[in-house]
Amino acid sequence: MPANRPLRIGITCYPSVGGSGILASALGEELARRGHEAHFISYEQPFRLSNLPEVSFHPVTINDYALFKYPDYTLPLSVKMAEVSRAHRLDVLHVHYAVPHATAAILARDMLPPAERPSIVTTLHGTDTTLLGQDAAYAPAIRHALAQSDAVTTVSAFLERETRRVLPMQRSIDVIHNFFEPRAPRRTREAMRAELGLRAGETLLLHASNLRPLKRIDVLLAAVARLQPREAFRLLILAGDDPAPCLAQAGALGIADRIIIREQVFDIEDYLQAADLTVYTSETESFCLGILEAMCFGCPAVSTAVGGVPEVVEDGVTGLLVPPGDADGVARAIETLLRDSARRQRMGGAARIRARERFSADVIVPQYEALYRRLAFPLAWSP
Ligand code: GMT
Repeated sequence: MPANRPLRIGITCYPSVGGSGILASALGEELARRGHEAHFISYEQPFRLSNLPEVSFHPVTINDYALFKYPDYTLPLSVKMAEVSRAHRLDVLHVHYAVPHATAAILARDMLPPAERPSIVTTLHGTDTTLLGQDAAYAPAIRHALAQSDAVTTVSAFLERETRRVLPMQRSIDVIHNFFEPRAPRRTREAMRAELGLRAGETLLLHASNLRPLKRIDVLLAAVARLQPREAFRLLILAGDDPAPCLAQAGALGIADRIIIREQVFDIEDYLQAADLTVYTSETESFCLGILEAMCFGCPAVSTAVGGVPEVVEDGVTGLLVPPGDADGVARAIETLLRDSARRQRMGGAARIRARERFSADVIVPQYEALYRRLAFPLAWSP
């Protein structure tokens, strides 16, 4: 079998709004554009997955048996993984987020005859290490699944170090950073700013996330409440979860009129191009795909210097980093860039170049292809 033939890759991820599912969907699409087959296996079609001929979706059906207090997903997922692997002769099963995907993949592989077993690649995205990896009820299962995977990757060097600290292990881990390849916006920047109700001269701050507690929206809003002059900006929050608590907090801080919320946004590029500056106040972040998405549209970042963020944002060049929890520091950094639009634009230009040079599909996807080929054709790769 020629070692350069197109590959058949199974991909499992969480389909809902979240960085790991977004990255997995983009990877599947990019693999398809490069002539490979991508087979998504999950309980729903990932929300940002486009309909391309080389991309197929295989739903996992979960029956709700009265005898189970907690419905089980891992077993039906592993059965579907084995079924798809066999039917489509998958070379690789690439699972994003270890829990429970890596465990299900190991089980699926064990269920198949040796000649039909795909190689298993597990990509760690963040809380599968930083949160669940520290939970005694999960850690041994995660460590086992990582040990049994044919390759393990992390989305930042920080996450590799953190994984080794939290789940001590000998095995190799490849760091493959996240990428973002923007689609062409469908509406103009001017049309978007008009739709958002921005007045001339207002700077648009952008935050896009699932608003989970670790995103520290309380710090974000506390920082925004300190910004002067208050007529100079609006904060657009692209919410991947219920924004009600955030709106209540904004009301209590007296800044409800400064906040614009949009929920379940699919056409993210339209909003990204309307923004001037992106702001993140997370207490931990393995990479922060949201920052990269904004960088692609020339937006510098103000962010807390946590986890893998310093690998994405070059402090003082493509954005400003401040210590976690420091609402005052975040406010001062934003004000610096609100007042000095020339510096903001310079940083935005540098951010766009950094995104293209380090985190574009053309830079990152070949790293995954090389990894898949190394596993699928070990003889062609032996020294
Ligand atoms: O680990 C998580 O919290 C979930 C995950 C997700 O699905 O959104 O987020 C992580 O993966 C993203 C994509 O690789 C990264 O950009 C995020 O930084 C990371 N989140 C955390 O580390 C908290």
